[in-house]
Amino acid sequence: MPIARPAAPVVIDAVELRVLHLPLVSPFTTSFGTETVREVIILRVRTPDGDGWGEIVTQHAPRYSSEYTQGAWDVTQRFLVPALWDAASIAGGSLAPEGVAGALRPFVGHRMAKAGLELAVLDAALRAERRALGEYLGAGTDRVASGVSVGIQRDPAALVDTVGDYLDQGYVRIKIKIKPGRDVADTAAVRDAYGAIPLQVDANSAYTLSDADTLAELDRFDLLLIEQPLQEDDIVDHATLAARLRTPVCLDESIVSAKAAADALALRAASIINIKAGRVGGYLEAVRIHDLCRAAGVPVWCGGMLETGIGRAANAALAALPGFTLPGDVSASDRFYARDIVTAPMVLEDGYVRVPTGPGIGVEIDPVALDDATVARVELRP
Ligand code: OSB
Ligand code: MG
Repeated sequence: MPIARPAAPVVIDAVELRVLHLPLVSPFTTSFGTETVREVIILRVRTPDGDGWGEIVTQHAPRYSSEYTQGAWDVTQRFLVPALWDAASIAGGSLAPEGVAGALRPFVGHRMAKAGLELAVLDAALRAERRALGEYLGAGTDRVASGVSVGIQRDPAALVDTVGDYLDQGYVRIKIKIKPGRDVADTAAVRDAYGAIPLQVDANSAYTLSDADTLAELDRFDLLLIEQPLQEDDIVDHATLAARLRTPVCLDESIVSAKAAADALALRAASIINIKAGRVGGYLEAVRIHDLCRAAGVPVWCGGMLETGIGRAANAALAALPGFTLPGDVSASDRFYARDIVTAPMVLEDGYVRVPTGPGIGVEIDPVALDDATVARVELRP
């Protein structure tokens, strides 16, 4: 459902941006590359009533999508934050979180940057009202089923070991990354080792329609879904592929807005949708995609971008909406980080993570951990 009760406007005194480098507990390999350090932007919106926090989930290089950290760093300072100053000044000095997307709309793309800024304003506004983000977005539960995204390993045997560790920890769904040459054998190895576990694969756009025969071989593994087999703008080819596969096709990279989601469903390019607030320009747009999928009877699940405790808390709130009927990539903080930047990193409890109930995103920042991870910092004022 649309946001039931909007948040009160806030006065923004300043916006602080930081680039963080957070070491990963193990390298994370996808079809588009390997990461060993998470480079991410953290935003702090300063208001007379306190701070709000947001996260821009870009990665170092534009490989998952066209956005990347230095691009987001530039566009946020050069265009997005000044547009917020203008919007607030036109509105008499304050800005409601629901007005952020409209203020930023003149700028094309850069959805992750916009999403991070909107989250920081939303967090500030909700903290001031002592309302939880989950309640604001329409969460229907206090905990969400936790799946884990497993990167491509050295070989199928190593993958089986890694997956076994996550199953031992209690993750209720396994997603393995695939790419050409590392697909059927990897999936078979996990199925053979662990039987009928909830299992899905993510190709991160690594295939073309000419690979349809290989992808059809995955049908025999009874996967929950195959995520984003083809390129971001291959909507028609995804529809053609979906008609050939028994495995449900789920879109990630292609779904950049509620409009893109509606179009993909109309064309039958996907029967399941991965929702990431960063990819779609914010948590409010994410709720709109949830709402339209729910109305259409299309299952959705919450994707992840190796978030810090800030984005992870917000993702848990989003994943608690009633249409999120499949487990999300909302894993415990220690799946990626030895040291998070929040005081109470997200933990796995019987295969679930808790939806924070404190004001705003519901987590507190660890200022020392934040400073230790910071490699660049700037503060902007009107
Ligand atoms: O495709 O879902 C993806 C991480 C970075 C970029 C893209 C993706 C991912 C993941 C990790 O799969 C999900 C997570 O944060 O747990
Ligand atoms: Mg994906």
